[in-house]
Amino acid sequence: MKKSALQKARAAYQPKLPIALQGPVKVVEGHATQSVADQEAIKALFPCTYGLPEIRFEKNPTPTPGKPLNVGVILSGGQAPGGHNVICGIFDGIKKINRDSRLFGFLMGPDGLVKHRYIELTAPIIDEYRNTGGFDIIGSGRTKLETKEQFDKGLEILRELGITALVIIGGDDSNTNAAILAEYYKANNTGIQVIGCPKTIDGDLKNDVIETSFGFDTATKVYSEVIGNIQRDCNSAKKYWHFIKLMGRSASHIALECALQTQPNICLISEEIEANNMSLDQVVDYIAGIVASRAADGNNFGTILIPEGLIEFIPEIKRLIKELNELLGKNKTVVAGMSEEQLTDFILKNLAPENVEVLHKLPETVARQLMLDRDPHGNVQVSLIETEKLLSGLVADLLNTTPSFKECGGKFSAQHHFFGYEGRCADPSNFDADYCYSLGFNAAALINAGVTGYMSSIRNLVKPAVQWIPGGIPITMMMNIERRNAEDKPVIQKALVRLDGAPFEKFAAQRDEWAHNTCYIYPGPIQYFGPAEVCDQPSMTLKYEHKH
Ligand code: FBP
Repeated sequence: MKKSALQKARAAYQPKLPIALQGPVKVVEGHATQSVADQEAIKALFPCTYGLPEIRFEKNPTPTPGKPLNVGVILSGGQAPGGHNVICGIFDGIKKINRDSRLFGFLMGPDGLVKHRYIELTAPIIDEYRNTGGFDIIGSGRTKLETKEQFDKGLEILRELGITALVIIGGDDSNTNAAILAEYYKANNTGIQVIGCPKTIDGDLKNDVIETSFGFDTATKVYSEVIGNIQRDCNSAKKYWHFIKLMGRSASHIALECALQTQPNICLISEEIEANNMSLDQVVDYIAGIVASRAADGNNFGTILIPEGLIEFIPEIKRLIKELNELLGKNKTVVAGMSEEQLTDFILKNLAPENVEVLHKLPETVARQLMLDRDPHGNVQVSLIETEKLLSGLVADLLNTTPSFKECGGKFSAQHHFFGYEGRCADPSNFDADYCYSLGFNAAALINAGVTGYMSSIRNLVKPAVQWIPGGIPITMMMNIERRNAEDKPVIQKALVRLDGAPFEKFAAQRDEWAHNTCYIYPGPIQYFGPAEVCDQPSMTLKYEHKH
């Protein structure tokens, strides 16, 4: 395979490990744990893996030789920079424990385990992927591991290959499934351990014990680079408002981090809009107010960051989507054969009047998307809605009917962007390269320690990598009961942006200044080689959250 000059240089990068993982380790057990909420219910569902202690690894002055470990690994869900380094870390970790250890990768996500599709990951394969972005070493997929049949099919291949531990690299849902699988394999005395690793660019898999998910750092740096470039462009020509939607599914962590890095004129935070019960009109008024006030100062340009999940957090639209999902869900067979007109008619006749009103306020294309574009489960495909265009269109309509805007020389011309896939497979930043390699190496130590149902945890991340603290957290500790698809389910609690958290407070304290003055920061591209203050900085979210 032909490689770029940077790829070649990057392949030689040696990720940094916490000092404790640089030699043999011993396990230090903490106190017994309990779930974040719904303790009795979670305990009843996880009788074998509930209440386990937190684990920390320390250097072991009197190590004993380790036995060979046969390990399987799965990449689950959306790509996130650093996944390959987790796998490299597992490989190096188990080989260090015993050179006869072997690693098998299941192909295209959890499906590979169920359908028995795998490859053995040998040293030449691993060496090709060190410090690279992407999940292409074994591929990824979104199949959920949740049924007994799937668990048993998995067990067959694990036994056939002599695998005694499985590492699932995924987000909150995949790690929830890892916990369920760990419980099942333990309850059935299969002798198979299951370990999770926290992955997702969205940054919503974090809590008191998991400081961040991997991939967030690199993805937000990539987006911030291009947002910075756009800001410099718009500050040069001074004629466009750039509406930039950012990936992140529901939570606004990505938008908030990019705002802290680039200081745009506006950044919407979905969690705040919901908390303030803002209507779509109020959101539009807020944006138009800033556009008009900048226009009055002669600045007919600006940047606005919009989180991907915004639309679902605007309470009136949330209510509309909920009713639409219920109405169409309950009448699946009735609506199945309907033409578009018949379906529109059916919806308008059956929706509550206040929801019909909301629907009528929306531009026709968006209203049609909400009513007609459904996923295979019959739900509205919110991520397909071009929120950036919806908002700029509504802002334009409002400004066109505001005489004072024209009178003061106001002009409004919008450009639209959506950044998401551009950042998910970038070569990991030094932070993510080190963090991921450590997560994988640490997963190997957890396997060697014989535990199951744990998430690999590396803490103290705002400090240099040598001072990071490796260990393991029982996954059940992060769980609560939530209503999903009309059923109560045990799930890992998703972390949304906290309005009383330091990153949001920092942003809120500065946003008025950023709105009216032009305070752009241009972060530039990720640097892989050079001084630590340029190359090794963690995200601002992490720094503010863990500033002691
Ligand atoms: P994960 O939660 O699986 O890490 O995926 C994150 C994400 O990138 C979201 O930000 C985005 O909404 C979604 O995946 C897109 O999914 P897909 O890759 O299936 O288009």
